[in-house]
Amino acid sequence: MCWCWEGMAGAVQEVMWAAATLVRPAAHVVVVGLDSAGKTTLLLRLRYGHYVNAVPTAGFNTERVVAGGGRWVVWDVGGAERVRPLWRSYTRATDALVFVVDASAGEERVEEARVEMARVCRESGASSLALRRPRPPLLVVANKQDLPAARDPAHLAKALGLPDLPEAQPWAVAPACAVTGEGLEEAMATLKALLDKQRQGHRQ
Ligand SMILES: Nc1nc2c(ncn2[C@@H]2O[C@H](COP(=O)(O)OP(=O)(O)O)[C@@H](O)[C@H]2O)c(=O)[nH]1
Ligand SMILES: [Mg+2]
Repeated sequence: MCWCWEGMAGAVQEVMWAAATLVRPAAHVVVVGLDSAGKTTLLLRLRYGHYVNAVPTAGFNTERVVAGGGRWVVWDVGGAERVRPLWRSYTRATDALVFVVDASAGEERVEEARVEMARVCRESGASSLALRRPRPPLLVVANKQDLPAARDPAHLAKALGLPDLPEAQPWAVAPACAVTGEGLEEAMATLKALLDKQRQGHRQ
């Protein structure tokens, strides 16, 4: 019974993907963030509609996903310190960035996330300038909202220095729980709104 339902949830995504192909192109989105933030759990939740116990990501995972009213090709890249320099090759020409943060983590880890997030924005900003592409909008997912120590999105935004990012960097922060899937549809809709706004601005 359980297996059937899981198979169906995956098949529903396939059908939604095929139907959506007719109306809009897919956006390329890269999910980064420190190890254990919940990136792979989030990706598999979006893809299969249920919790999958993720193993630590050695290289990357990629899935085609329909969420938040958009079609996405999502790349989930390992976040361990030694592989973070690889993020650059994934984020170079992406349409959008998702930075997942464990909102319940201690101050030191949040500070580490702040530094890495600023770096990823700086590098993707520089590449987009060189490639004459728009700067990829950034969605910060304040994950693990089910845990008592979780910071709310406004507090996390401040701790991560989001208001200090360059004016040219579009960003938003959204609360979520990747285990239950709560907030993920809304988070992806927020990212889609950032992308749509940017695309409209470019057309004017
Ligand atoms: N409580 C809670 N645990 C989560 C949540 N999202 C992920 N996790 C757990 O955090 C751990 C790391 O998740 P994983 O997706 O592998 O993180 P990644 O290294 O960023 O890909 C796993 O044990 C997940 O079950 C969440 O929203 N709430
Ligand atoms: Mg992972």
